[in-house]
Amino acid sequence: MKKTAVIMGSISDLNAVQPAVDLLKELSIPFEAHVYSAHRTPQETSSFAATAKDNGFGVIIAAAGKAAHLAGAIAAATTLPVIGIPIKSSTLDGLDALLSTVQMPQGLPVATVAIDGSYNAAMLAAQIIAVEDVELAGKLAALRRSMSENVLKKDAELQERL
Ligand code: RP5
Repeated sequence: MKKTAVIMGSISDLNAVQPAVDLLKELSIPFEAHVYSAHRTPQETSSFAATAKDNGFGVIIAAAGKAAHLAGAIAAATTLPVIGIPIKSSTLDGLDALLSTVQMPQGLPVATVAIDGSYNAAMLAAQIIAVEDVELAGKLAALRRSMSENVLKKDAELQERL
């Protein structure tokens, strides 16, 4: 199975990124997590992205706050799919990071999830990897069934309460 990379712009992003790591572990998806900053370590960021495909990665998740250029800088250096997580780490409550991450120029997409939406970033990464992995696709289908069952259970409880 291809690996997933989880890159965060600062160790201070780790709490917000943790749900992504937890879901990758739950799904037994091999991953590496690193702290690389588009602004503070631009060479390391670019070098990781440029070699990621040859190093066995299938998708890269990039989380950053404030003027969040990390996902875009990574997308510039690889043709692997890049998923951006805008992190709420400033007085602008993550809106700055959301716009910086989502507003990529034509030809260099970053699939951007919600502010602090790291669980969905891992879910999207899993769906990308699952295109070529039947067992993982089965796990994702089971997760969907479990979500549906939970909603229907809540509906049944609501009917009893009313
Ligand atoms: C961004 O600036 C990081 O992704 C983080 O969200 C924010 C603050 O970083 P630190 O100053 O805590 O390292 O680049």
